[in-house]
Amino acid sequence: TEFMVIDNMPVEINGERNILDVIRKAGIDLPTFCYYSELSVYGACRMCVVEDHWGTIQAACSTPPKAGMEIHTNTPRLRKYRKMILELLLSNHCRDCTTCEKNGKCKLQELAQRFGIKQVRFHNTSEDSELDTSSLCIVRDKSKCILCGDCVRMCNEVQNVGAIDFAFRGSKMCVSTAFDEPLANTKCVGCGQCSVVCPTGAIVVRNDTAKLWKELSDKNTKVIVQIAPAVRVGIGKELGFSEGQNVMGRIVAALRRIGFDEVFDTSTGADFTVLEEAEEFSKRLLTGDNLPLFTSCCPAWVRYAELNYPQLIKNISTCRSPMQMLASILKEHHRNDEKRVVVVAVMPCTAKKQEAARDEFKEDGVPYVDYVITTQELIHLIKEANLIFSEIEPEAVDMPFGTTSGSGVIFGVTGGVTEAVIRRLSDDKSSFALRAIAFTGVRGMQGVKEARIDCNGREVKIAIVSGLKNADDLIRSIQQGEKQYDFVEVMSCPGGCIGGAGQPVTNRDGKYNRGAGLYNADRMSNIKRSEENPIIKELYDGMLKGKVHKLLHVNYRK
Ligand code: HC0
Ligand code: SF4
Repeated sequence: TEFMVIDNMPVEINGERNILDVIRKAGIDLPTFCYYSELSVYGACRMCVVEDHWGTIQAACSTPPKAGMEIHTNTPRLRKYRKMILELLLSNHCRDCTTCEKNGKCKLQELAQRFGIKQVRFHNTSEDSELDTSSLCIVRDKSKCILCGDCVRMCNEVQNVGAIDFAFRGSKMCVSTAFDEPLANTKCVGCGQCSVVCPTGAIVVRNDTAKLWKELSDKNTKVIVQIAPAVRVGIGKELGFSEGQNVMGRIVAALRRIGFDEVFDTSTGADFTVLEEAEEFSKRLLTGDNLPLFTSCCPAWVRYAELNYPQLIKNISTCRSPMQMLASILKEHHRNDEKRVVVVAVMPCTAKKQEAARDEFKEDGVPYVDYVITTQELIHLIKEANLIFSEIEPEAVDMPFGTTSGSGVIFGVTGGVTEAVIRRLSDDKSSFALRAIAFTGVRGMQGVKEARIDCNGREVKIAIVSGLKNADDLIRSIQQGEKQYDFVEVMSCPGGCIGGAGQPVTNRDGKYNRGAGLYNADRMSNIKRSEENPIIKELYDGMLKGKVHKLLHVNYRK
């Protein structure tokens, strides 16, 4: 084993890319704005500077570890240097912290506090800039940008979109879209991952809660809400529970206290998706047409395909996403209500805001899903309602659409949709077979997974990808004939919906815990397979008769 010395302590080197990772392993939270282990090293912010035993100052993120190296992380020179960087950043930054969407979660704010910045010695040169509110998913404020480039690298390297990049040089340098067009006119797919890595309020998720409060206080409106699978394991950490803990019952209770009239689980919609998608897939396997079948539930992926691979639209499942299926069912059920009915969806996702606004998901101009709020916005609602979340007693969702299956719940983690569909397709309905499916390769946090199963006497080849760069690489290898698949699950966010940009920000371990929380919910659920959910049969025999296509499918018009 090789060692280096950090602040007079020996620390083992174990394949780390740079000394920053070694230092963090030693329990020292060296500050950075621009370092993320999943992105390339940019080395721009200089906050992670360290001193070696000759007194040379270097950035820890871009220095590879060497055996015997002696590093100091907290000398008077380094402290002075860090304060100087922070003051320079603050001197060129809008400082309306109390009214900033990022208040309390801003890295610049946190580090200014950590390093005791009480005054900024430089003249404030920040200029107001117009907000870019053109996207339905995120809002950009250039005056809060610190040029760390995290968003640019995320959009390019992980999502392969490249909607934003650095423009100009020197003091005019900024992050911009091509020709400074509004974001809505670019190839942005609304995944929101740029906002996940943005350390300040320069890119934030659009907040739609104000409109919702209005609806909630309107006596003539019935407000119905559905909760996505990933929300239940993503919300707890900020409200007094551990990361990944399933707090669905408390969310349901909180939503009722806030004033929602009926509360449902998007997993119920997911059960319908499983049935429809499994049937569609079986048909395509028979005819051989439009294979591989790509899943359709991730709206950022659908948008990505429309913009970059229009020829693949016919391969994408015609199934509406679970959110849309459940919303269509709910609106149909309440068709003749006296009151106006609005459907709200609580999602881990920013792109769902855009999906809800698509013309394909409107009837006579009225959307099936009227409002989408993210997990983070739900946290705002709960706090604004002055609820003490940890003291709320859990409650169950409403009937008659209140039954779900474990299959519908695991949708929220990468591989979950596939596993649920395999459960449906598998001829062997024993509990042994059900458990064995978990070991076919569908589970795990890797960005690319493969599985093979037998279905109707033939081998079915499956790929599961999360992160759009991974999806793009896979599509290219299919097009070049290097790979061949029958079924491809795509989720835009690394790890699937649990890592959605609408969730509180977490790290790799956090995503793992959230995934484990969903698998645990499946284990605890007494209905495992979607087709065993009683509401499914009831609705196919009832409301959905002759309306399956109208209510559960979609033809993307592009
Ligand atoms: Fe997902 Fe979904 S699983 S996309 O990640 O399919 O957003 O959680 O709600 O619609 O169910 C998000 C999560 C959903 C949908 C479901 C799917
Ligand atoms: Fe890029 Fe996604 Fe941000 Fe759009 S939302 S700019 S696609 S990272």
